[in-house]
Amino acid sequence: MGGNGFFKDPNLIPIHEKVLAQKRLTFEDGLDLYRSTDLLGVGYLANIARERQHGNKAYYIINQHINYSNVCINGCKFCAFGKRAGDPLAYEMSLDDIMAKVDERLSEPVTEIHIVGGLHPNLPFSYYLDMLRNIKTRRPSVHLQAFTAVEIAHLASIADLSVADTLAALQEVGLGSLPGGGAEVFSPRIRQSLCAKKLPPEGWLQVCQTAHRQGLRTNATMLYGHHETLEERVDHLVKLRAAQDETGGFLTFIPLAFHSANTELAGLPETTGFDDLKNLAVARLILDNFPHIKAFWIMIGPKIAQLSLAFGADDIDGTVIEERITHMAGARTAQGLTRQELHHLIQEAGREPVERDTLYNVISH
Ligand code: V47
Repeated sequence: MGGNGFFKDPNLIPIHEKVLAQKRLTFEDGLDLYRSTDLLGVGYLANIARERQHGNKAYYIINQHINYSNVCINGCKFCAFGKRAGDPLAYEMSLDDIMAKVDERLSEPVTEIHIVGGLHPNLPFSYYLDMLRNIKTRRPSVHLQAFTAVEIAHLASIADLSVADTLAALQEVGLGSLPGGGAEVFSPRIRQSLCAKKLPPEGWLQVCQTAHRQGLRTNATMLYGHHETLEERVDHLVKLRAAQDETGGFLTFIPLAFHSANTELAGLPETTGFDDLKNLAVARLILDNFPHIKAFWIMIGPKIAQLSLAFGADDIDGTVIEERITHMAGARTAQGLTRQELHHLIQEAGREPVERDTLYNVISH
């Protein structure tokens, strides 16, 4: 297997040679991979890179998501979660509500709390500082992966601080790393039509790179399956790769499958299993300087996430338990998976389950 006769698509043959020689792939290679209908060929290539980096290991985490508020001033057309203040579906959790969520799972071995919300117009900076400080007091060993780069830029403007000082203040009270949301697709065309008010790509990258320079790791995402072209996807990946060459602080890339229900783009078809696997595989091949590629099972379903372990992904996220952003946009996946269910998925795929913490230190095999 894997000889040149293996590839149905001859365009994959020169890419195979580069992957074997560990040569960086070009923008054109990225396009050839995306355009190829030889999914097994693309997956085979991604698996070479994946196994070179991670062998047979497949990572998961015991985590908890807390979405403290969905009130948002941005109004992105692809988002069903964000609501204007005063909307009947808008909510904001008090600090006590948040602590009650933390307390619900105190008896479980949660190692990470993932905290994301909208851009709230009125909550003071002290709310965010108190949130992290209080959670760390209650659960000192937990890693707080909180606030996307977009939220960080918003908090900086609320606090009237530089991004570096905002991050430093949050680090002081327990911020451990940033999740990868808010990157969407870097294309100016898409930003203009879907999220014109959002922090632009340069700003998103600058916040991440500032965080990296302060010793914080961050994740990165790409929202796919709406109106973006294949060129725009490759451009997004190549820009992330260039940023990573500079600061090296990105930890994990997560392609996010667009869900259209209850959004202004309602009616767009769901992403397909083929495209979900393709995005993970192409990301693994283009992002040669990213340590990890995550298949977020909440968005693509546990079955595709399981298959992705042979198509470039080395991580299937975690237990989660309560997720709002994708479920408000029509996701039909469960709210959570148990450790046993995650193990079963990974083992049936012939991989070795490894429980990790946020920074990929091994908790248990
Ligand atoms: O930034 C919004 C996306 C993101 C929709 O870092 C949507 O490990 C699909 O970034 N359909 C937030 N996606 C979630 C996120 C994330 C999730 C899991 C793990 C990590 C990580 C990060 O969700 C937003 C936006 O890009 N999003 N609306 C939607 N309708």
